[in-house]
Amino acid sequence: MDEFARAKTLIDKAENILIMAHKRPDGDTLGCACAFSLMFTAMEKACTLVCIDAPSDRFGFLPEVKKFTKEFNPSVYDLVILPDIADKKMLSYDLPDGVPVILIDHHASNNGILEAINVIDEKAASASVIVYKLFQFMGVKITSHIATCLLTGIYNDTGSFMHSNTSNEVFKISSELTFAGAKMQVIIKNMFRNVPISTLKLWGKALEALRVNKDNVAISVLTKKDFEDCDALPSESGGIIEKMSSIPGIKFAILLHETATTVKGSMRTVRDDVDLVKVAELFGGGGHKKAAGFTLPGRIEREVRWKVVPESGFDKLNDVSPINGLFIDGNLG
Ligand SMILES: [Mn+2]
Repeated sequence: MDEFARAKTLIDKAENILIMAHKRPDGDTLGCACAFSLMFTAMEKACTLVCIDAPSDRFGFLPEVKKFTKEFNPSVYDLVILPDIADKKMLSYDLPDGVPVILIDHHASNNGILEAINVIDEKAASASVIVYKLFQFMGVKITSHIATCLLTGIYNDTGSFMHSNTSNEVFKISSELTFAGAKMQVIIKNMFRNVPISTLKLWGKALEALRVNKDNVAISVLTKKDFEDCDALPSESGGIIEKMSSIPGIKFAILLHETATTVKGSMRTVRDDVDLVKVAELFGGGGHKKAAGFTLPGRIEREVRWKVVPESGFDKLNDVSPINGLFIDGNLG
């Protein structure tokens, strides 16, 4: 609550605000950013929405989302708001010097940003839940547009109320948001019943390559070539990992996807006795116990089996990692 009061003081004082969504923006970071933009507009304050990656078309229904830009003058702002930013590496751009920052997040691995007001609640299902509480604390009127934005964040991060983070609080707040006029069916139609053929083809590639290894870990890979063959964007791999983690009896699922210069690992589990944050941290990543990930510079190489080939500096990894044996064994190839 102390952070809420400090955040409110800064927001009340600010006149020109930079709202920065995280790289590869999801419905949570975008929903929060758009909700803030609506609030600042109602307060007659200037604000700019920025993200290094353009929001996906499926979030085109979000009020304000068309205001996202990559062109802005970092020297004109008196406040920066960072919604759902788990790690400095997820920042779209460098933070402007000497400008106060409010970070709002819910990732357990987030230690905050030095000098920022860090509003971090790892028990919150989404950053948008925290933003809702902040708005209530501030006495902000939850308009139907704001409600749609915040409910989008909840739909995104609870996997439409299916993940284990779907708490009583999530249902309570979601109900309050629908009472405030959140357009639930618009969210569902755009987020979940809206799959381009390129995405379906990419799912085909990932599901075709799917294996369960001897450690009971479900693994699949998407190479750069897979994305090219399907004419798919990196963001289109979202959702595959959820399907993979629904295989009965596995410890967890991991999807390795290759971008121009990195290998990203996404992991999910439905089990209470598996802590994926610990696995992700071995690769310099983080996240939640049941949903975590990492990014390594390097590429995926197919030998007899799939494995991560980091550029350098990770040689020790194979010796210490409990992930030895995680990669697909040759006899499965
Ligand atoms: Mn989130």
